[in-house]
Amino acid sequence: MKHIQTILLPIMAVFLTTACVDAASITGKVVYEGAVPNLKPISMDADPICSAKHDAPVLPDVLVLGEGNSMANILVYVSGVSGDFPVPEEEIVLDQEGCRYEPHVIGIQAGQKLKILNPDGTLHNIHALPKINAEFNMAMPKFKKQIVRSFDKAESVFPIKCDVHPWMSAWVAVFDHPFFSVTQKDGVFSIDGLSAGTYEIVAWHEKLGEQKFSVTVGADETKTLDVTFKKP
Ligand SMILES: [Cu+2]
Repeated sequence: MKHIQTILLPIMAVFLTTACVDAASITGKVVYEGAVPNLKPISMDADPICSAKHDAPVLPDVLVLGEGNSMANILVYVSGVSGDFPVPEEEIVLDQEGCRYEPHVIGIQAGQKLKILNPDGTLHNIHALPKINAEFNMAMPKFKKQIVRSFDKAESVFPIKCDVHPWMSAWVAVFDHPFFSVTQKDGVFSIDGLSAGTYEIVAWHEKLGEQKFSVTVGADETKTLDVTFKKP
């Protein structure tokens, strides 16, 4: 019994120390301020298979607002962190269903798998346009239901487009750490597992640009950062 304790106690001590050091979080909500523009619905008439997938008008993803004008599709991340972080086993799924990319904004770790789906029964041609990573340009005919790709290096946001359907657009950022979050319609983001310190936080929107904030968190502390994007 004593022997087991000698082994277990140091292991537990290491575990507890790690848990305390890396338990800080930065969370918040992103809100849009100003007159909400009337977005023109997307015309998918060029491909009848696409238009047949929708009963209601499809609005562009450039400005997706929730209750109280909370904003979706905002990428919030910590800039300038370095370290050795494991690549998640979990794949990120990019679906092309209904000739739209879902999600519209993706944060992914370098080396993490991106599974790209085509359930549409039509041709998509997914074209990623990074500058640091290798570009890829893949035809996905209707029988090609999925492909898997990954990006080797960290890179700031770049576009993905479909060469068949010009309205299809997505954005990808590649990180060499796990400290990023993309908002859903509720505008909420959460960056967890940080150690105590002062961080530069960047909030990015495809049209309204980026905003930077400096946030200091103590070990185990959760700080709130509320972000507002204004119509220029
Ligand atoms: Cu397409």
